[in-house]
Amino acid sequence: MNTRERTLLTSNHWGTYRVEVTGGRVTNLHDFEEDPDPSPIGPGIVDILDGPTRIKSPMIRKSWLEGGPGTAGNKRGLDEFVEVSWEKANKLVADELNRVRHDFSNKAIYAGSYGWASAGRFHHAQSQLKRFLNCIGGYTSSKNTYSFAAAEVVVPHVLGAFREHLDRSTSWESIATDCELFVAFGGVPIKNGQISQGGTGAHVQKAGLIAAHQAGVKFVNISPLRSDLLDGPGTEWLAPRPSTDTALMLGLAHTLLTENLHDCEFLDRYTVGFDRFAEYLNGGVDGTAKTAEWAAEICELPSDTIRDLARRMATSHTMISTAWALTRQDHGEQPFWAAIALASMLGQIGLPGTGIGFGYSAMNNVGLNRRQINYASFPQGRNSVDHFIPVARVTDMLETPGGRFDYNGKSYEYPDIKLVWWAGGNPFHHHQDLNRMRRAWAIPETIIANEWCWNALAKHADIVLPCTTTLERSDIAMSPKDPYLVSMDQAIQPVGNAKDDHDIFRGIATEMDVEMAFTEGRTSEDWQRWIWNISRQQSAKEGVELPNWEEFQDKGWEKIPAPDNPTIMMEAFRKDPLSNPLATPSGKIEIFSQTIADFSYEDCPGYPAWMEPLEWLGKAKPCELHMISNQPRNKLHSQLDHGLVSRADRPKGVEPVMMNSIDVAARKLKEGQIVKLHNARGACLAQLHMSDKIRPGVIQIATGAWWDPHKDTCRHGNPNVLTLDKGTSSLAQGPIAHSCLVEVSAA
Ligand SMILES: Nc1nc2c(c(=O)[nH]1)N[C@H]1C(S)=C(S)[C@@H](COP(=O)(O)OP(=O)(O)OC[C@H]3O[C@@H](n4cnc5c(=O)[nH]c(N)nc54)[C@H](O)[C@@H]3O)O[C@H]1N2
Ligand SMILES: Nc1nc2c(c(=O)[nH]1)N[C@H]1C(S)=C(S)[C@@H](COP(=O)(O)OP(=O)(O)OC[C@H]3O[C@@H](n4cnc5c(=O)[nH]c(N)nc54)[C@H](O)[C@@H]3O)O[C@H]1N2
Ligand SMILES: [Mo]
Repeated sequence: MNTRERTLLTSNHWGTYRVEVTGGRVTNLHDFEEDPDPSPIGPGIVDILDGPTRIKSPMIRKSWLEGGPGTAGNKRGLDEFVEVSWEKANKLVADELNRVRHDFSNKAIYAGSYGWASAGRFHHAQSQLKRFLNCIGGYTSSKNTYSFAAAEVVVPHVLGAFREHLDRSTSWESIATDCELFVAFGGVPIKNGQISQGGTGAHVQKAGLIAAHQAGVKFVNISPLRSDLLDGPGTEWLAPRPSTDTALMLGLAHTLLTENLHDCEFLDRYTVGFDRFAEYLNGGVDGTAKTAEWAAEICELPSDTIRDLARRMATSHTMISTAWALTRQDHGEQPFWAAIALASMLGQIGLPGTGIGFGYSAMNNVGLNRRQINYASFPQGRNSVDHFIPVARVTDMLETPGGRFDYNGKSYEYPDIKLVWWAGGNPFHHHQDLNRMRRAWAIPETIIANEWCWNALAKHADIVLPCTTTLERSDIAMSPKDPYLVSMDQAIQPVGNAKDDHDIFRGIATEMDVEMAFTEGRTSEDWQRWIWNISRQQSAKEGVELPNWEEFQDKGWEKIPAPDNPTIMMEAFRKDPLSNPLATPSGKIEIFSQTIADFSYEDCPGYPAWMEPLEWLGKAKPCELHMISNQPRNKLHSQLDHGLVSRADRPKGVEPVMMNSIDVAARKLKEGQIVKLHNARGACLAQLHMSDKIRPGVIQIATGAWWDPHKDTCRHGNPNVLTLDKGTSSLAQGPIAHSCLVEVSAA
């Protein structure tokens, strides 16, 4: 396949690699010479590209093929599959889409299709699916993410926007020179910095952290896990009970207030509603002052530690950093809002190296100093269906057609879904309470999945359309979140009869007479040139000259130069709040939001508040533990879980679970044994790993193990059989995977 004079390149969310191809097969992925800290995740794809887990032809579930749509939905995941030709698959899909459109209208098609798929500006599976469906009348969609849905809804009320601020996070360079104290709620785990959506050329998170350490920045890791921050001189570990960060922040805020350590000038000039928040802190709302002692009871940190931290924060140049994980818990809106209120009291927002940062814990691109270029993407077209759900309400929607839900100040109706289509996401990875989801999954008449491997999503579909991986097609890695633009070369021919998502939809579009609308007469390569050429114009507007398409292909990659100065979040607002107001009703930071208060939600008042989560250690029985199911270090979500890198960390075939030695002894368990994690929702197996680097009362198991159900137990260690499927609040309705109590016993 290599028609180029240079070594082939590939890119994915975890990094860029040089591809070694021998005899028409990919034999290895090598580190990209520009990357100082390459991720080991990449080569995990090599042994599974064409192995037994690969889907090589269109497959139809037997009962569905024989009985038609709606037949034996409860046999999804159990039935055999029958191989069919692409012609037959295209016809079946087109007929089924026409039936559903005709009998129930397009809103009966759910294609929220949440998920990360693969990097690549053109072969973005979700965009391909949505563009195709928009050519035939649209679909019920989803809003927001599993990553930080609560923040996506609450922060715009408070700061006028969320993602725009995220994209302008204060860079590591500025932290190294201007920060003294970095207070990290949820830490900054370097396992997560391997990832950047859309691809990354050079990993900088670890170097950023080390440089800050070396420059003398003191770090406070506030997390149930010690490993959430690099151990270094001056790093302190505070391990509160999970899901109690809001109480801790309120205790810190109360200390600042009562000791007169808050910055009144900043609060007057840049914020509104501090008086209402202060009233709540002082007990004026509910009769309870949010003192350090009050917070200490809830989060189980000593009150002196809380007071001392508040004083240090007030007398240092302080950055408050919040992990996105804090949003993925019951009332996940509150920790971000409380952190903004706390940072406002310190009065350092918009100054170099200090203030607030969202997600230094999460991705390589947070803190990476880069230009903001508005690259072109593959256009999705316009959706004529208005119906949507907050993304994590999928099971509720399938269970209760016609039911109602609250979201961001309005009430909406769940549509009656007949057909579900997923391309580029894995709901059996990302959703909570999987046993409940599986029951709801039996309800729709047809489920279609574009996948390349036989994971639980493919196994639980009726029509499986086999797609290629990035190594079997060409594309461009071009993310506004990363300075590297990389030619993603086609390294090998598609495996079996797999097609890329674009060709899959083109085939169905032809069958439905909308091919021209879908392709606009362009081939895949034409589209990639089109994306490149428009992006080139966009870059020129930012003063960056990109080479032409051929030159780019010849060289293979391009690096956009960094801006001259480090990025400082909200710098312009700080310098001149009247000329650069925030997009809030007041133009200022809304510590109290009248808009949210007017929604009259019991579970989300107009200021940041502590509300007990549905499940947390404060309500646990003695036998229960709080389960943290965080991001895996050896893969991205469920991707490449079946590959050699992930498998190497799972010698007994089940996911490791970390437990404190006190809890291990209390249960008379032993290091290395297989245990069962269980609660009323289900169970999963895991291999016990004893450690004192985790808070007693808490266990940690990474997400990502492929769901392998036997009755209600996952034999592989997928924690989402245990997690709670409920919205963060009526405001955002985000997922709450991290609020979860379980028991652990010998398997
Ligand atoms: N318990 C718990 N659950 C969680 C979380 C947690 O912290 N705890 N975190 C949540 C978060 S933050 C997220 S973002 C979600 C992630 O959830 P997902 O994004 O759904 O997870 P992935 O495993 O990345 O799913 C991507 C799927 O796309 C497929 N794919 C890859 N390339 C292609 C392609 O080119 N075409 C097509 N058609 N398919 C492709 C992969 O095989 C894979 O099945 O999980 C959430 N779930
Ligand atoms: N290697 C790898 N990296 C990834 C991903 C991956 O799958 N693999 N996924 C990417 C995606 S999609 C996302 S959204 C980001 C997510 O980024 P984050 O949400 O920051 O990542 P997590 O690892 O889930 O959580 C970070 C840490 O928060 C801590 N934590 C959990 N609950 C609490 C709590 O209540 N209080 C406090 N103080 N700490 C708590 C946990 O110990 C956890 O290790 O990661 C990205 N990075
Ligand atoms: Mo995420």
